[in-house]
Amino acid sequence: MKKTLTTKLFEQHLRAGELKAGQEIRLQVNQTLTQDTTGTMAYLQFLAMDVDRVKTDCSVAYIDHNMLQTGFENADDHAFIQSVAQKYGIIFSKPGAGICHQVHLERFAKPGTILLGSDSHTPTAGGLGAIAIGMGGLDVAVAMATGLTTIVMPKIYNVRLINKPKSIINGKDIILKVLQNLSVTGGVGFVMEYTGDGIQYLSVTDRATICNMGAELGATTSIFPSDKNTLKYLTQQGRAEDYVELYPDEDAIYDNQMIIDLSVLNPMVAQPHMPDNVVEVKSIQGLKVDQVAVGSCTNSSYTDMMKVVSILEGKTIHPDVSLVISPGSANILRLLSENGGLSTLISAGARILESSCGPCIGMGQAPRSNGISVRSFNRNFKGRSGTANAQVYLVSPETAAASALMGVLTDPSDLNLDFNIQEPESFGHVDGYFVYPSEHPELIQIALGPNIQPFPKASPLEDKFSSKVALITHDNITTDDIVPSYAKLLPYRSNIPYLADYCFHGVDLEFVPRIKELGGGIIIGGENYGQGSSREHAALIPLYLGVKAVIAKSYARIHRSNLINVGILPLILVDGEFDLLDELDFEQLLEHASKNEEFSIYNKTKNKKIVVKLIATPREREILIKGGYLNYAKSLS
Ligand code: MIC
Ligand code: SF4
Repeated sequence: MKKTLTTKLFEQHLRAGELKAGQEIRLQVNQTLTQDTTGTMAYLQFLAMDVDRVKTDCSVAYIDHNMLQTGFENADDHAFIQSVAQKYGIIFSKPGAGICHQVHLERFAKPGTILLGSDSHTPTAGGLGAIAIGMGGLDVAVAMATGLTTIVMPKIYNVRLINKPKSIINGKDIILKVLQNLSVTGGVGFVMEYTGDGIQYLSVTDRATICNMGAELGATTSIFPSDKNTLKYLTQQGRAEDYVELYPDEDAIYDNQMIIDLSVLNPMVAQPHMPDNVVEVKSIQGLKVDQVAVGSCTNSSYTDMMKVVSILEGKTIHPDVSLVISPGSANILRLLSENGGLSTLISAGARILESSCGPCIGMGQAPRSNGISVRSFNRNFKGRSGTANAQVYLVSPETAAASALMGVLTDPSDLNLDFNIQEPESFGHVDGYFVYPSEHPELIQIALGPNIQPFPKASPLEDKFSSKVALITHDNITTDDIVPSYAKLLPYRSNIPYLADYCFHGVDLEFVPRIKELGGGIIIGGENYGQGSSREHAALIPLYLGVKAVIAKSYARIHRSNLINVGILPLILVDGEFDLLDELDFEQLLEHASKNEEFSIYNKTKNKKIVVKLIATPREREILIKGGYLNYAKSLS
């Protein structure tokens, strides 16, 4: 049978199971990455697994999110991660080296390998033909400890890109088009595999931008073939030896297909407050802009930065706009400083930030009240910027730079630009930010600062319990809604009790006092519950607050796994109604949790049945019954 690229790579890495969509498969993992806000928890869990050294070919611990050090907390977490890295065989990428996905693409990602990362945008590496999957910290810890992972075999969605795009089109416009077509749930259960004659016009970094925002489709991952453009990129990065040619078979059979004609594509924009609220820039241009931000793991490559430089060359930005720029890696910043690009940006009036996530995760640069912020980022969820009433628009760096110049949202095609970006033959390296594993691991002490608190432990599933509805939410609840993340809160990612007080803060301020008073409760969600980030805090904090089950219409992939890993039942609502504080009786759960059948719970307050089901693999059912992954793993040993 003709094979897709995804199938070929899964076959090479398959250690158990069958490659049939919906079935559980065990895969060999070659590489892992963590970042600091999910890393502390991942490494605490890794330590609990008691192994001597990681079992992967290459594991890297990045520090890129928690970069403001307004107190000891972030610095303590960095020191903890560095000590674990040096002791257990992990490369430590210091603060300043750059954003995990960009640095990983430049230095470590390899075509044909499997990479797992404790960050939802790990699929960025699909741009050079790797299978790169975002997961919760615990799943990444397991992969580091065993060199293996277990996933549900996804279906494969073919996005065929045809014809040549106009030179103003960025990978960002292409993925925004896909999001417009498919919505934030359209990729759930799929790997997005890109093919077509149009891909020859896309550089690895444009492809990486597209794969990066596959996370916003809810996809398991996204992947491009590895071809001459991949070889060019790896050669520029001084790693030509990592190149392997990878293609799907011609006429490979896919589960679904979409065709996008790149030649008719125009610059696109995602309007507040969802990445799929996409229209052409032209249709809303003229909107007055307060802030423009260029950077993030989506659009911070050398070429993206140089396009901004070329648009701003010899000009100054609009007086009412604050332009902030974060190059994706220290190496890109170095190249810009050497080729004069940095000087152009400064002369134009840009604020140059560290190479880090920065404003993308609300680490500074929160917009003014009711401000309009135009960003080259990937998420525009309400409140994520740090300003609850700000309006965030997601665009390409080209549209961002044009808008900074004009002071209003501007279609860059109107500026008649003629880009002539000369990429260096060799990008060179900055090595000063990497710390390699110690040759004397026995001498390394794990640095545990006071900010690092133990994580809550789950207990085995009870056969019977009653609990009240503590919150009723809507469709597309994000992990940013569940555990807000901005400069004031991010330093507490290793302190669940502290962070718990902010759970659902932007959705319902009364939730935390209510659930604390109730001593626990049930959360009711809509479609796509838990979309967005991989943060397992969005499961650990509800566990800490006494949530035993979530009942929703559907779940985002990573969050659903995180709930299972901490022993919270992710139930699917089939039929039933609830009001806040209704009392729900759960009975015969041990039996129900072990079968793939609908079952009833009883709404005591309304004297009515509610029909739910648990869609899970046999292994996931075991995990839930044993009370989360760590208890399950103990039961096997
Ligand atoms: C994000 O973009 O939301 C983050 C911050 O990178 C998260 C990880 C986290 O919450 O720490 C992600 O995308 O997984
Ligand atoms: Fe960092 Fe933003 Fe990328 Fe998340 S989406 S990894 S916060 S740059």
